[in-house]
Amino acid sequence: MVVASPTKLHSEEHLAIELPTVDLSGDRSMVSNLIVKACEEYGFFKVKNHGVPHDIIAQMEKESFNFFAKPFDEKQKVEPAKPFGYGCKNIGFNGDMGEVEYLLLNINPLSIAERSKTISNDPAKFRLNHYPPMPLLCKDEDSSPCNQNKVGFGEHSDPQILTILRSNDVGGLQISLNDGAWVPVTPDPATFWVNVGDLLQAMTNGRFVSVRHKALTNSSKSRMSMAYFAGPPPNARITVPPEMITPTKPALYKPFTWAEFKKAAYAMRLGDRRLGLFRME
Ligand code: GA4
Repeated sequence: MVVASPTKLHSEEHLAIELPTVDLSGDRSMVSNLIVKACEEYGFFKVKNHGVPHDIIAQMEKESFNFFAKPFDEKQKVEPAKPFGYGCKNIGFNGDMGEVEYLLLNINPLSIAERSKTISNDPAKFRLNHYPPMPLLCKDEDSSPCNQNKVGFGEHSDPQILTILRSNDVGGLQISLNDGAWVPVTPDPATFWVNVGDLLQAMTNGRFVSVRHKALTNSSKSRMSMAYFAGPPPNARITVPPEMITPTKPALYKPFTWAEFKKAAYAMRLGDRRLGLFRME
């Protein structure tokens, strides 16, 4: 893993840093150590040599572009994304909007359970996000010129345990560091990104960080991302292993179930800090 020292980009206030990369073909104990360190420092890392064949990924990307290239009326014939289907601009149920269209798909958990030997009766979520190009030179509503990338998917953390994300070669994803600075993530279509979700932060008593992230649109190219959200069964109780609770690190969160957490998440806005609801007084 290489973590380079931060360097300033000339036109933006963002820092460009090299994020942790984990080579899954490496020695297992080294791989676990790298993952733990990355989850503590950033809640985010890149995975290479993940074993998913390139042609399968390329085919998925092609089919996704084919779908989003259809006329709007055609796309709307698909069920609305409530809970699974096609959505455009509207995210969640509380008025959040972004320059994104998407498909929220339901993955048969048994197909994953067969491989992982775990049983879950909760539909696992898979998301295809398409960010159409948005020219930079535009007029705001008050007709002052603006020269900024638009928000495709606003700032948020993922509620689940972890997310596996892959995008095409168009940038736009940014992650938030502990100090609140936004860091652009350089696209790398051959790799997957993994990020810690809210549940994993709770399960590790705050040791792993549920990284806040957002996606901006590109001025001239379409960005396509695919994300798999790994969550537990609805009645799973989210607790911390007792050895992670010590006098110096008392329990941060009350125990809760995934169903309770999901209900809270959907009642809130995209950017809200949901874990705050479950913090110990
Ligand atoms: C963020 C991660 C996933 O994209 C998602 C999103 C979900 C949605 O788009 O319906 C949520 C959002 C996500 C977090 C809070 C709630 C739920 C929109 C929203 C305002 C599919 C998920 O599981 O949580």
